[in-house]
Amino acid sequence: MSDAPSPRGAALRSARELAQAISSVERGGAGADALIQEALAQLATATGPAARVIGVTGPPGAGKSTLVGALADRAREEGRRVAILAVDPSSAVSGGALLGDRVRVEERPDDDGRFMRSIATRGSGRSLSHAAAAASLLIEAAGFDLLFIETVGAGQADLGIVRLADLVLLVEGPEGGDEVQAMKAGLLESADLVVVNKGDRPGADRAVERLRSGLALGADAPEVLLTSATEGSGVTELLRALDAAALRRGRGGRVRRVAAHLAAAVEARAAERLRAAEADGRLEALARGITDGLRPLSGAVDELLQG
Ligand SMILES: Nc1nc2c(ncn2[C@@H]2O[C@H](COP(=O)(O)OP(=O)(O)OP(=O)(O)O)[C@@H](O)[C@H]2O)c(=O)[nH]1
Ligand SMILES: [Mg+2]
Repeated sequence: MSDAPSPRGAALRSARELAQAISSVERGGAGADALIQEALAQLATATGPAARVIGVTGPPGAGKSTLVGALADRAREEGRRVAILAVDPSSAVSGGALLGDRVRVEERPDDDGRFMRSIATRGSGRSLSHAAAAASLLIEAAGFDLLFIETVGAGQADLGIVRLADLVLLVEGPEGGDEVQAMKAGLLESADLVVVNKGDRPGADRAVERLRSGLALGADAPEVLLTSATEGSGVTELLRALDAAALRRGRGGRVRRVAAHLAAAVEARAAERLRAAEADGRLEALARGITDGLRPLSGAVDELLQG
């Protein structure tokens, strides 16, 4: 398979270099910031379209990884350069990379148009959405056209991905729409497209109907499609629908990713300053001053943020 030379892609030539750069942003620190700056400088002068970033979320076991693998295969057949980033919130707690067994896509070392990686922060203090935003910029600078970011459908990491992605795809199983899990997490509202996967299983058609009628209440309701990732049905249609949705309501492309990174960097800086103030007693001293009525709260906040 031969690809036309990409207008992006000079800074990180090989998958190995890209993987090392992503490891560096997982760890954080000055080296990571320099890599991101380099990627940004390169992107600022790049010609051609920005990468398309699709966040993929949904309940555990719905078939997200299998479906993303199938979508990636299809996009690859069209000559697009495809990357997959699996965001692993569990390892923040367990210290291990559970996604190792979760990722169900074969690595293809002979294909430089395909890149796959799971990221975790392993207690580096850097938030997952910070690492994901940085990694997405590195992947874009390495010349990939399409990036899928998979998260397990629960909690903070997903909200970070929503902030980062151009489009959010919610993957449900055949029981989808019964449980309010996705709705509770606010995922259904943030989805641009919903897919009921495991269409080869009984009940999948009814899940589509349930979701469609549930979503019809809202204005601008996302489309609901049906796939079987293992049998390959509906995958081409889903890729087409994602492309169409990105054109219709893509949310700002690269600027969005830079904004997500910037927001995460500010959060990280503020958290760092707060930790330092806690450690050296300034937090307590300020709190004492406020308690005694000697200083206003807002002034103390400014002082802490300035470090
Ligand atoms: N019958 C059927 N099984 C599927 C389909 N897609 C995925 N599976 C199976 O469902 C199981 C879970 O698939 P994954 O792709 O790992 O699901 P996931 O949503 O990524 O799971 P987590 O990352 O653990 O949340 C695997 O055993 C898959 O083979 C499908 O379309 N039909
Ligand atoms: Mg998975």
